[in-house]
Amino acid sequence: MSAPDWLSTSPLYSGNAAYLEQFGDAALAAWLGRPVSAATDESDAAQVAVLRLINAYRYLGVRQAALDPLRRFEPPSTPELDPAHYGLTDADLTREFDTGSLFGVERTTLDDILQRLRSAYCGHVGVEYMHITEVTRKRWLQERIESAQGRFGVTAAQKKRLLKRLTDAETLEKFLHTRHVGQKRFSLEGGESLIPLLDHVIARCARHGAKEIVMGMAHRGRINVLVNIMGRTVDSLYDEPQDGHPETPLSGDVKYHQGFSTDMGTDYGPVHLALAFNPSHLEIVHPVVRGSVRARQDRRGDVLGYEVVPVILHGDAALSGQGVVMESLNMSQTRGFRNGGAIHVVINNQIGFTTSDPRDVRSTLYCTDVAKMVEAPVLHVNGDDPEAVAFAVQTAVDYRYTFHKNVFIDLVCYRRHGHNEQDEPLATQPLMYRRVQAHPSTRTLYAQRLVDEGVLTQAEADDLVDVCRERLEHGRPLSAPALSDFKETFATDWSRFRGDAGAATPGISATRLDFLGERITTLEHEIELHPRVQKVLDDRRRMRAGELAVDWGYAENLAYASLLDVGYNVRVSGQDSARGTFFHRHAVWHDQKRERRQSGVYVPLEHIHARQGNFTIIDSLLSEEAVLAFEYGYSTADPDTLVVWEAQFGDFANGAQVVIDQFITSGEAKWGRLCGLTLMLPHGFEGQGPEHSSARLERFLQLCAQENIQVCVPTLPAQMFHLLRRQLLRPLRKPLVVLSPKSLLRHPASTSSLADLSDGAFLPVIDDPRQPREARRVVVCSGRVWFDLEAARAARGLDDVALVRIEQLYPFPDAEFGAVLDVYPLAGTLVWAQEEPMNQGAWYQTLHHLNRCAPAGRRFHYAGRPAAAAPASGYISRHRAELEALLRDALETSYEV
Ligand SMILES: Cc1ncc(C[n+]2csc(CCOP(=O)(O)OP(=O)(O)O)c2C)c(N)n1
Ligand SMILES: [Mg+2]
Repeated sequence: MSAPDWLSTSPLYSGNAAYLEQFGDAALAAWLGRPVSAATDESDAAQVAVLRLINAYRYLGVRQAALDPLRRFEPPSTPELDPAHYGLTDADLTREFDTGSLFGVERTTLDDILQRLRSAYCGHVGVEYMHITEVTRKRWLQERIESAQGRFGVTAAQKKRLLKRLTDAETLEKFLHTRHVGQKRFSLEGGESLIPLLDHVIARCARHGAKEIVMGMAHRGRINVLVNIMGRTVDSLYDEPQDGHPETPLSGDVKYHQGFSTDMGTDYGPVHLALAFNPSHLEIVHPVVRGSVRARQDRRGDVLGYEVVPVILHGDAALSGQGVVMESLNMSQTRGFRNGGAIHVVINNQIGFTTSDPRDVRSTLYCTDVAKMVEAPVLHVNGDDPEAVAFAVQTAVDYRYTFHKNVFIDLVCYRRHGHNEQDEPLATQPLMYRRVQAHPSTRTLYAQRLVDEGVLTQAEADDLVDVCRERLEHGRPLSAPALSDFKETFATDWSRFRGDAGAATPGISATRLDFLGERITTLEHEIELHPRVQKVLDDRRRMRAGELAVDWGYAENLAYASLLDVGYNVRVSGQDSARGTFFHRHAVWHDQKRERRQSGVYVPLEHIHARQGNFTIIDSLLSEEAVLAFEYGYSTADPDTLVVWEAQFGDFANGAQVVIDQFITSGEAKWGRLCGLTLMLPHGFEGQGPEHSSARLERFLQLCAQENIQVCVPTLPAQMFHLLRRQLLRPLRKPLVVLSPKSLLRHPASTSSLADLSDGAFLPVIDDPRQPREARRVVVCSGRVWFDLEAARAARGLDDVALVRIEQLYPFPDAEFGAVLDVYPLAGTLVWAQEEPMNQGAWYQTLHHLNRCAPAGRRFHYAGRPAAAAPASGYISRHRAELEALLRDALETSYEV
């Protein structure tokens, strides 16, 4: 028997019953797979039609769901939901049919089936889940939705609670409107159901065992969430001095970007709630929250995410517009970034600023369509029905806890005012806003509904408003009071990390270094390495024995080993980081005979000793923005992990510029948030053309102020070793930007000795190792160009030139640099040499530091490429000629003094 006509034209058809089984209807699949018999009779045809209809509701019922409180548009015509579409007639309505996989009833009339389908799929909750390929997940959702049939089983007490929270949400906005006139607050009005929604999310998560919830959200309704969910009082938000606290150097931030954390009591125990600080840039907080959650999960050993849950809020326009959403969802199930699923909530007020026309806003039907890429179910819900909202929450949270996957709640609502309170929405959305103006508030509607149901009296409903208003008038909190006696075992004390940047970093003994060397060059079980990797391992063994100079790969692995040894964790992520883009790191060894799933990999840094810290190295997905934001989030939640993000080439970091500008360089000044994240950005002008040369050092230096970050350009393996150790061992957490090497990784002169590791420390300035104290010229540079300069100097026999390296460009090492210049009293010519074009690199950003340290009457001259639009030339011959000119200018050209 072949498939019926309708199937062969269906987009779902692939010609076999197994496919159908997977896509939703076991009964239909069984029917198609049954033995060939005589031609199907009419009743068979009608039965199939009914099963098709049921399936159609599961796919398309959402199109007819009553989701928009404003009812601006008629639901689109959806012929697939009409029995006539399948040849069923009125006469069939009273006939009984098998319901196939429909939950709740096995056989009933078509009329009843239709009613069940409409109430399950076309009420105030519209569900999209048939894009999920895993049958178990789909059946789980079907059971929930089809058994409920739009009846949400809310008790009278729960109804009163919903009304109370709605009342809190609405009354707060009205209070702020009159109390703090003219101040932007990005009112939640129109979307007040968000407050009962979040209230319910927290309670439901706590019931499943959540101990921490980390939330990320934008401007809309943030003040309402801070007060009504996080327990801040209005006074604590608004009484901050207008010009900040004079005693702190922090620049501060506006109210609607403030983060906060608190411990809250629930019926199921205390929950720690954190709302992440947020910049204006929409959606970027999403991966930051994921990173913060992952750090907390790792700390608790919470592999499946039972104890720590991310709750991520979105605006409808931002969700479908910002690319970082896709990157963040793409990371959400990967090993290095997963959280056991996030609960996503969209405040879908059907507008973004002044843009609401679907022809402009997006190219997909729903703002949540990006969720389908990770097969997340989407529960669209009418914001004017708080009970439907509660049902959606319950389903979403239970789903997340059952399957450890992402889930979306699309809270369809509206925006009562303009984008902010000063904005005039009628200017651009006249028809929509006439409807809004005529539309009673969610609280008014729900109060009326409960009065009609006899759950409470009008007076009692009004009383809720008065009580709330009175609490506000007296500056009392509206949400559950924060717990004062709750001792969070997993809380982190960050005060330890506001110490002195000059604090000495503890060293490491030669014996310990040798032990660590032994651990990271020993295979505890038999694996067959690729000959090139075997050579790396053999070389590392010789480095340990002192037979070969220490290279970058060995030094870096030893640095990690030394931190793990004393209990710190190390987490390195970036594209192809486990091996290293340039084949130097080899932190993971692959067996040539076994698949990685069959323990065909060996990670030496996991085998230091039983009580070591955790080592994680991740070949990240091919994203910069979301991955860097994630690592920022991770490092702000865990000061005891060395978190390293590595760009494939340094210039790719500009795909994550928002993270660099909005979080890494300014987070401490805006929010007092410490962060010890390390960025490794391969940098160097090696003739590879414009796109692989520059990590845009100039931009990082331009962002430097108030000791916000460290910018370092190590030129020796030992320097990298000490830099990485210093990052955790100092009582300080500051982001570290390392311009890391490429060709230097294999440069014979760029090596160190074992003694450099055990005896040394990071040197912000490296004097010329020849110490030519009679030098007439001092050439100062940063990075790999030093090796070109040294080779050229030696070839030209220029013994009276000193070559000095600045290895830390920010904070600028005034004392160390000044001291080095002092030992060259005869040096009449001071030159800054760089391989980057003049408008790039360190020159303009460092000139004032150089000259400040120069002896009186002397100043630095520039030797390097002229200013250029592109970072480097694509022609190797031009690259070489430019380098020659640079070397000549640096070493020989005379400058006016
Ligand atoms: C990345 C980014 N681009 C532009 C803006 C400016 N902006 C602020 S709010 C907004 C509209 C957001 O619409 P939506 O996401 O639907 O949230 P709503 O304000 O409607 O709650 C825009 C464009 C921004 N904050 N961030
Ligand atoms: Mg919006």
